[in-house]
Amino acid sequence: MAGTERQTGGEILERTKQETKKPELFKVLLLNDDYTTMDFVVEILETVFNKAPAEAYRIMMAVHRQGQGLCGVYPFDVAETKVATVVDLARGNGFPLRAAMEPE
Ligand code: TYC
Repeated sequence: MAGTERQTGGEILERTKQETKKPELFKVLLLNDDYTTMDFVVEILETVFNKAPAEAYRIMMAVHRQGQGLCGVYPFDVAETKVATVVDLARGNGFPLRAAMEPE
């Protein structure tokens, strides 16, 4: 427990305090739709999520067939930025592509 002191006979043996917190991680998911082109989704996976072409194609097909798919796991701020970037790029290209994040 943070800040806990253990004592025997009034003498402090140990005092511990956790100074750093592990960042909470969030999954970023791509969601399927009927209008965004497969090529555009592959491009998003390569440019926003740094996937190699074959992996980007695999993830795109998984989303297409199963409705959603995992693109990566990131700290909250990074995940939020990835989702916003996907939506901005999609809207800028006239596609309704959506992305979501959820706690890991
Ligand atoms: N279902 C789309 C199509 O047939 C392709 C697609 C795949 C769209 C993945 C979104 O996240 C997505 N053109």
